[in-house]
This record gives sequence, C-alpha cells and structure tokens, in this order.
Amino acid sequence: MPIPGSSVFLDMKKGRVIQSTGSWYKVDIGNHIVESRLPGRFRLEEKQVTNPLTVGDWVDVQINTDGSGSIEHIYERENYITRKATHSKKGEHILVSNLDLAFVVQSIRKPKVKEGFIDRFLVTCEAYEVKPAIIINKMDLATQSDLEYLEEMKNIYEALDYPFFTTSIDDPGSIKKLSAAILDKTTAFIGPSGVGKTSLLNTIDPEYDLKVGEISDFSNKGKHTTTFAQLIPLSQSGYIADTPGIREFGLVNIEPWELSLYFPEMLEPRQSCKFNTCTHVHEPGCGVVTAFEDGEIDANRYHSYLNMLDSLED
Ligand SMILES: Nc1nc2c(ncn2[C@@H]2O[C@H](COP(=O)(O)OP(=O)(O)OP(=O)(O)O)[C@@H](O)[C@H]2O)c(=O)[nH]1
Ligand SMILES: [Mg+2]
Ligand SMILES: [Zn+2]
Repeated sequence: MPIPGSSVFLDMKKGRVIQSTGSWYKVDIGNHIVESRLPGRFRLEEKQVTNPLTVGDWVDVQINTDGSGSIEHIYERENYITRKATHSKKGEHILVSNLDLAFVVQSIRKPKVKEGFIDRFLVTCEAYEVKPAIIINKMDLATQSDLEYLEEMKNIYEALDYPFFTTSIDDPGSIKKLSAAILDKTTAFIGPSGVGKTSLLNTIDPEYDLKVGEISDFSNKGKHTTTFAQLIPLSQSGYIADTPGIREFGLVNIEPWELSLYFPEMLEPRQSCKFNTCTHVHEPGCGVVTAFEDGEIDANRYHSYLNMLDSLED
C-alpha cells in the first residue's frame, strides 16, 4: 500500500543535464532521459549569467504525470567553464560544468592554431579550478616546419603540467591515447569551429554518428555545424561534452591584478615584485619581467599575458 503523501518524493529524481536548447533541457536520470523545463524563478537569480542551467549540472527533477520534468533544484557546481557571452558586454555564458578534465581543441591547419585562444582557455581553467589539457588535431596536414613549431609548443605546455595531445582522425594510435585520457571521466571538447571536435568524438566511438561539417575553402574556417552543447555518455563509464565552435574565448570575472595568478610560470617570480599591485608590465623591480628577460618565461606566453591584461583593462 502506498504511504500517503509519498508520491511527491517518489517522483523526484536526481539527474544530470545532458542537453540544453534554451527552453528545454534533457536530464539523464540514470535509466532514462527526461525532457524538462526550468521554472522562471531560476532565471532571476543570476542576472549576469545568460544561462542559469548548463550542460553538466546536477539537478533534482520532478516527474510530471505526462512524463515531462520540472527542475526543482540545481546543485552547486564543483567547477565550470565560462566565457564572455557573445552580443553582451557584461554577460557571461557557462559552457559546461562539473568537469574532471577540459580539452581545448585546435587544428594545426584549416583553421590554424590560435595560441591566444589556448592561453585564455587555460587561464579560465586555472581560475575556475578545472583541469585542462590541449589537443592539436589534423596532424596529417602538418608540414615539417609545423612539426618543429609543435615540438616547441609541446615542451612549453608540458613543462607547465598541461597534457598535450596531437591527433589526426586517421591515426588510430593518437585516438587511442585520447580515449584512454577520457575514460571514466566527465570531459569536454572546446575550441573554434571546424577544428574537428565532433569528428574526434565520432572516431573515438563510431556509434555516435554525430554531424560534422565542411571547412570553407575561402576562409579555412568551420561553419558552426554543432549548434548546442551536449554531454554524450561514453560506452564504458563517463561523459564527454561536444560543444559548438567558439570564435574567441573572452575572459570573465578576472581582475587585472590577479591575472598572473593563473599563469603557473609566474607564481614564483611574482613573489619578488617590489609592489604587490604589480601588473608585470612597466613597474620597477618586477620579478616577472626579470624572469621573462632571463628567458625563464616563454615569450609567447608573456605576450598572451599582455594581450589578456589589455582586454581586461578595457
Ligand atoms: N585533414 C583532417 N581533417 C579533419 C580531421 N578531423 C576533422 N577533420 C575535418 O574537419 C572538418 C570539420 O570537422 P568537425 O568535426 O565538424 O569540426 P567541429 O570542431 O566539430 O566544428 P563545429 O561543430 O562547427 O564547432 C570536417 O570536414 C572533418 O572531416 C583530421 O584529423 N584531419
Ligand atoms: Mg562540431
Ligand atoms: Zn611584477
């Protein structure tokens, strides 16, 4: 015999948001997926965030009699990746939450690697406590000079403890290494359009059969084939998020003075700066500038730092 009043509790399930279209959310409650709505009151809470609920979030969902769901509670995020929302000066957009590892994906050519994108992504990961890794895809298109450039890049990032993967969808060995790194984890692929995020997923597991796009011959850019983020269950255990291509990765909620805290190679040198408000540009007695001049900080990384500082000071 049912306990009076218990039906409410029986119908409340904890689940994970695996897809978001803006008004409907797909929530994975373990044995099946519930199409759910988010009541308006959640939208009012965090005004500067364009999406109050994001792929990766854990929620309690009330199952309605018609089988649809109503989200009643959003659990606090362990971490998340956020960037400046497009078409908005102040707004931020959360891409995905509760990650064990986040991959920034670039291609060596078509389109070319953007180091600025990688460094902005890494800074965001450091600031929001997400473990990052780097993928350079389309290695089959690399020239001899690309290979030399990549070797140097790999040394720089690996010295900073950022795992560095080079892949090509036609190179099973490279895919195998990547598959091993995502196993049993919640991870995400984030990067510009056309670098091969979705293609990599389809290669990791051909059963996914996700839609991939062409590269424009004119601009060598992708055509934004993936239009919404989704968490895809791995065939063993874990999830991976495929996300839409992003042209630029804008930083949010980082003050100019704290930026160097998110450059691991600056942590030690900044301790010897004469001023504790030092931004490591022109100040006298700056430990970071000294370390840069002594060749202890890579020039590209320092330039990325200056570019970011510029955009934060605007
Ligand atoms: N040569 C080469 N082409 C690749 C490789 N990986 C992907 N591509 C091609 O790159 C194009 C874009 O691939 P997608 O997987 O759609 O790229 P995406 O990053 O998911 O792009 P968006 O969904 O638009 O963000 C397709 O034509 C793929 O066939 C690779 O390793 N080598
Ligand atoms: Mg895609
Ligand atoms: Zn300094």
